[in-house]
Amino acid sequence: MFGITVSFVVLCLALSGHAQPINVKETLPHHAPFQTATTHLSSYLLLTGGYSGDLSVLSIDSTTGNLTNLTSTRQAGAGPSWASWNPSDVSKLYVVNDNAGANATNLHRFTWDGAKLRDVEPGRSELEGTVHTRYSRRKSAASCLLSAGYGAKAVSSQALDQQQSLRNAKTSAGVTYKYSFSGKGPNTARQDQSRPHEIIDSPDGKFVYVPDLGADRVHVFRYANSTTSDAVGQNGKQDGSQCALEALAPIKTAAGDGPRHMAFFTATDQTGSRNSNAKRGGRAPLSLHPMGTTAAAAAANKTYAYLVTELGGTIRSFTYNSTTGQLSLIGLAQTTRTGIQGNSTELANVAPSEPMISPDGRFVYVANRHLPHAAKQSSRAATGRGGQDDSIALFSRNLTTGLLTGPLAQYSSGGRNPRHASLHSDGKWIAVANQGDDDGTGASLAVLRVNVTSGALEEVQRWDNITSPAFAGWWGSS
Ligand SMILES: *[C@@H]1O[C@H](CO)[C@@H](O)[C@H](O)[C@H]1NC(C)=O
Ligand SMILES: *[C@@H]1O[C@H](CO)[C@@H](O)[C@H](O)[C@H]1NC(C)=O
Ligand SMILES: *[C@@H]1O[C@H](CO)[C@@H](O)[C@H](O)[C@H]1NC(C)=O
Ligand SMILES: *[C@@H]1O[C@H](CO)[C@@H](O)[C@H](O)[C@H]1NC(C)=O
Ligand SMILES: *[C@@H]1O[C@H](CO)[C@@H](O)[C@H](O)[C@H]1NC(C)=O
Ligand SMILES: *[C@@H]1O[C@H](CO)[C@@H](O)[C@H](O)[C@H]1NC(C)=O
Ligand SMILES: *[C@@H]1O[C@H](CO)[C@@H](O)[C@H](O)[C@H]1NC(C)=O
Ligand SMILES: *[C@@H]1O[C@H](CO)[C@@H](O)[C@H](O)[C@H]1NC(C)=O
Ligand SMILES: *[C@@H]1O[C@H](CO)[C@@H](O)[C@H](O)[C@H]1NC(C)=O
Ligand SMILES: CC(=O)N[C@H]1CO[C@H](CO)[C@@H](O)[C@@H]1O
Repeated sequence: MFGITVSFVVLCLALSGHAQPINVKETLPHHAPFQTATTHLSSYLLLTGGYSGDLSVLSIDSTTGNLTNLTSTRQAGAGPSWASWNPSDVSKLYVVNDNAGANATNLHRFTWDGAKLRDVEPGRSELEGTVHTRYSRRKSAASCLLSAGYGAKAVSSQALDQQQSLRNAKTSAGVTYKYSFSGKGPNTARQDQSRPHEIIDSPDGKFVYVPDLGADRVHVFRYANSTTSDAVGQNGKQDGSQCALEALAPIKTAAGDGPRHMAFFTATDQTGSRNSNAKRGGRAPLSLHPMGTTAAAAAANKTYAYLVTELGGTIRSFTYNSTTGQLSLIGLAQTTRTGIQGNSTELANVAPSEPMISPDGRFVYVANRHLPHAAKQSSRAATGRGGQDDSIALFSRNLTTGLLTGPLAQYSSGGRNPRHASLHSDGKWIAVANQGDDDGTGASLAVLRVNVTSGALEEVQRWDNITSPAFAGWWGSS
């Protein structure tokens, strides 16, 4: 009933009759060194996009939380709903257009010169409904761009060249590996087919995970060539096969659960905790709340994963095995205490969207989109939205065991239908993209200040002059 089909989409055969990708020369001007959150203490950057077609860069005053709109582009297409960047050069930005079909331009590579976004390369994921993309954290010479196709029942992995180019749409010279899924779930409206909602790799870059909302599982992959990777990519030689994936046993959730998004957390030892994301951003590990020696020793270097299931309204906690890539379930909680408009029998129907972990590892947050009753049976698009109870739920996290307690509290998300939210790696700010109701009301971009002692949230900015935002990511921070 469930299976994975692998296919290669090799787009460079015309060149010389074999599938070795060519090294496309680009003549990009040299940019001034990128000034990011990692070097600006007073101004962090926030990227936001959504179904208005606007992709905007904002700065935040890291003392007041005040946002400033720096620049905006409409070059990413009608639905720039997710972005990812090269963690070692965050000026290279990859943005999906989830409104575009499989054969259309649905990925764009932008560069940033400190003032403007420049669309340097329209590209393709080869997937219908590309909702997510991820610049691989793999620690090897090969750079891979991973994408998930909600409509395509498939994910893809694309080899980037040394210029970080997608090399496909414009040059007809890329390699895309595509992995298709079968399977469905009991919720006929939402689980008619496999619905890959995200593709994300482990912090050590060894394994790749695909929460599949339609098929009630998380697909697990490893890189097919992970042990031989380091020699490849040198001397200008590119080998697309470095981005090939190999399927391992999936992780199953309960039937009807609808896995959507997940986040990893790695604890450090004596110096306190860190979010592995924070480390990638280049900052020193935070030590806001150093763990006791015993707790530190027990938890050091252990990685945990937290998975949000949209249809079941749960957050599932897992330990991560860095040898096998397997995730072992250690805990499970509903993401709301209050249900829909205070109806505690409606705990499942809160459509949680995004998990976030504080850099010190003490708190986990989940964005809840409280859909009305009817939404349980029919698609989001076909229903109105409840809206009143949209929240960011707070859980405490045990530093030793990784287990969650909560929700301890639910804070307003600052609008309706928070499709995405992100926690800055400084631990102090959550940005929320409130997509709004179907009639457009309740859309906002909100900034919530985090009390790093208690975990409590307080709204400090709400921009409601914005249409259908779907993504609000702290650029370079995750
Ligand atoms: C945000 O900054 C603008 C421009 O500097 C200023 O006019 C406004 O009062 C500030 N708002 C807050 C909430 O600090
Ligand atoms: C930023 O300003 C531009 C116009 O200059 C606008 O198109 C865009 O929607 C704004 N972004 C936000 C998040 O307000
Ligand atoms: C995309 O292109 C392929 C190959 O040309 C074709 O088989 C398929 O029907 C196209 N899909 C759409 C949605 O146009
Ligand atoms: C954690 O990893 C660091 C860096 O690899 C290492 O120095 C340290 O000994 C490890 N700690 C434990 C408890 O394994
Ligand atoms: C990881 O899985 C392997 C194989 O099942 C097992 O031998 C090993 O003990 C596991 N590691 C941890 C840390 O659980
Ligand atoms: C609460 O939810 C249950 C389950 O969906 C429903 O049967 C009941 O009518 C709801 N109660 C109210 C007051 O809406
Ligand atoms: C974390 O879990 C451990 C093991 O169950 C327990 O001993 C400890 O008290 C917990 N810590 C907190 C702060 O609850
Ligand atoms: C943060 O929470 C702590 C503990 O509840 C409280 O004592 C402190 O006043 C709060 N800080 C702010 C700025 O609200
Ligand atoms: C939206 O509102 C914010 C906050 O009032 C303001 O700074 C910004 O310029 C507005 N954007 C547009 C496009 O009007
Ligand atoms: C599955 C896969 O892509 N394997 C590749 C691993 O690397 C060698 C050498 O580059 C290739 O020949 C294989 O095809």
